[in-house]
Amino acid sequence: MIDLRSDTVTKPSLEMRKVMANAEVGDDVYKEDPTTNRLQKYCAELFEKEDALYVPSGVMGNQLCLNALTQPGDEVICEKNAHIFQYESGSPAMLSGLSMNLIEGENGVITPTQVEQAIRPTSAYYMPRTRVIEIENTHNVAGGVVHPIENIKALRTLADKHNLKLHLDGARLWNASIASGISVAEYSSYFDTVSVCLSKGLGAPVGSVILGEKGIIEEAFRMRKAWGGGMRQIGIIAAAGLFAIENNFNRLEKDHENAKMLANGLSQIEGVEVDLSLVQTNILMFKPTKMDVESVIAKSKEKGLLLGAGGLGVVRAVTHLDISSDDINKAIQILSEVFNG
Ligand code: TLP
Repeated sequence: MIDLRSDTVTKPSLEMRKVMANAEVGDDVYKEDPTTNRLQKYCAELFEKEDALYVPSGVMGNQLCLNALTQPGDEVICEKNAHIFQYESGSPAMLSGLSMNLIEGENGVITPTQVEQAIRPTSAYYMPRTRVIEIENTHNVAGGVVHPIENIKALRTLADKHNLKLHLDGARLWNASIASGISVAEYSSYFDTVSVCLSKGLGAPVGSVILGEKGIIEEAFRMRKAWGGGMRQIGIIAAAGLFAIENNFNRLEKDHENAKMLANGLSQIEGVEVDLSLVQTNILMFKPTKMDVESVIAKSKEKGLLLGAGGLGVVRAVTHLDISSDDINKAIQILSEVFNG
């Protein structure tokens, strides 16, 4: 099976497993796990933020940050297909009492003009209080597109003007950084809080890291425990995270090449619409024009290729660590049979 459903399906390599087996451990609830402490310190330095916290998942990372930045009743401005709104089980409302003010973005990008129109006047005590602006980089539903740095800078200026906080869902910030050449530290410098995943393109089996000022991370540490995320001898998995950053960050370039190769192959197939300009990292969205998405997914599966649904009328393919260029050639072959046969 060639599995292009997500970059979350990667399996830990033998070398990663060895590092995990040999990891030094302690009780992290006492902050005594040396490997976790090392991962957190390493990330704080890499992202040039005051502090970092290892958390079980991307969802928990985002939600801890939102929680630490807000009070119940506050409002978060984000793009309408943001992961925090569409795919996190309604947790902003459930866990933090937040409502969302959604903006229709273009390829995942919301402009300062749109955001400024959505900010509630501070005098309007009867309205929700705008507190956070959130963006996603790369943007999943938009097809892994990189958020333009000039727009990020402009959003930071706007946030400062209105005394708002800025959160980055950087589940795939690693991919954005490799594609744009902009360091993860530079991206992070514009945000109050950042959440990054180790379990996607980097290939760790589990884990995310959140970053921000000491006070915010201290607050998130407390809430992580309250939400049942206090973990014990987690050096075993934190070691995989460290290994993933050190060994699998720079190779993401290969996944981006593979996604482009797949997109080029698909663009030659009749009955497929693909916008090559949007294939900037490891996610590829394509639209079948003569078949429905479910049939494309089912027929591909019969032939040994796993794909996902990327939203309304769109198929999603994600390249990753366990996919070679040979696999991509085979995937193109399978898809041409699916569409022509
Ligand atoms: N995304 C998953 C699915 O939930 C859609 C995937 O296969 O892409 N932020 C972004 C931008 C994400 O894409 C994801 C996972 C998360 C946060 C949440 O990470 P996890 O699943 O580790 O909680």
